[in-house]
Amino acid sequence: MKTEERLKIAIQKSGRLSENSLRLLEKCGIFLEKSRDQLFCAARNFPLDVLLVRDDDIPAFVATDVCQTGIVGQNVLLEKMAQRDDIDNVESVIELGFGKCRLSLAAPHDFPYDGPRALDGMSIATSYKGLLEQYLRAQGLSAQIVTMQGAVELAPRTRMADAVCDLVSTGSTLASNGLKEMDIILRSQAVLVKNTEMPETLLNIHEKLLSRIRAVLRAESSRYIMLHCPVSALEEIKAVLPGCESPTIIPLQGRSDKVAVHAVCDEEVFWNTMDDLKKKGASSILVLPIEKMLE
Ligand code: PRT
Ligand code: ZN
Repeated sequence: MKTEERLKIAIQKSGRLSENSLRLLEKCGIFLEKSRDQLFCAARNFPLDVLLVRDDDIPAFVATDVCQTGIVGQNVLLEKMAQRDDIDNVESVIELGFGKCRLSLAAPHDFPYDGPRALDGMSIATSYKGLLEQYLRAQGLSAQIVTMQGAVELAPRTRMADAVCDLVSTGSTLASNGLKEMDIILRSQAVLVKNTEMPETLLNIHEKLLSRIRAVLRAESSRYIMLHCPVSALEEIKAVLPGCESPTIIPLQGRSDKVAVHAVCDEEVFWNTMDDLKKKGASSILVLPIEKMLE
C-alpha cells in the first residue's frame, strides 16, 4: 500500500512564536496528535507533520528538505540569507501578522546621533551581523561589529561597544538599559516560508494549507458590522462604510424610516470611520468577529 504523502512544517518549539504558530494551525482546523513537548507531532486530520525546533534552525531545515515549510521571523530568515548562500531555495510566502518587531540601532542617551554617519568608526554589538553588515555597506559606513549571542543591550554599559543593533518590540528593554533607539534597519514579523523545489504532491498540500491560512488571516482582520440607518442617509452611510463591496440592506419590521445594514469591513478602517457613521445617523452598531472567510 502506498503511504500517504505528508508535508512537514517546522515551527518554533519554545519561544515568542510558538503559541501563535500552533494557534494558527488550530485555527486552520488542523489538530495535532501529540503534545508540544515532543520534537515531532502529526496532524490527525490533515497530511501535515510538525517539527518543533529552534527558530534559528528553521531556514536551513526548509532549505535542505528536512521540512518543506516553516514559520519563522523575517529577521531570522533574512539574517541567515545574509550569512550563507545555501538557502536561496527558501522563499517567504505570506506575512502572518504576529511576532512583530524591528531590528534597530540604539545607543546610550549621550551618544551624539545625527544620522547614520555618526556610526562611522564606532563599534556596534549585535546578534545580527549579516543584516548589520548589509546596512553599513548600503550606507557606505565602516564600523566594528561585535558579535554577541544574547544580552546585546548590556554592551555599551560594559564598554564592549559604543552602540547596539538589536530587536525591539515595546522598547522597554532599551529604556531600562539607558539606550535610545536611533534608526530602524528592518521591520519584521513571522512569515510562512517554503522550499521552492518541493515535489508537486507536497506543493498541493502546501497550497491547501496556504489557502486555509489566508482565510484565517482575512477573517482576523475583518469584522461583520450590523447597524441601523435612516433610509434618507443610506447612500451616504454606504459611501463611508469602509472597505465593503455591497452591503446587505434589510427592512426593519414596523419601520419605514430605517433599515438594517450588514457588511464585512476591515476592522481598523471601521474604527477610524465609526464616528463619521454615527454622525450620519447610524445607530445600534454591532461589531462581530468572523470565524473564517473563504474567497
Ligand atoms: O530558542 P529559540 O532560538 O527558538 O528562540 P530565541 O530565543 O532565539 O527567539 P525568541 O523566542 O526570543 O524570539 C523569536 C522571534 O520572535 C524573533 O526571531 C523575532 O522574530 C520575534 N520577536 C518579536 C522578538 C521580539 N519581538 C523581541 N522583543 N524577538 C526577540 N525580542 C527580544 C529582543 O531581542 C530584546 O531582548 O525582546 C527584547 C526587546 O523587547 P522589548 O519589548 O523590551 O522592546
Ligand atoms: Zn533563536
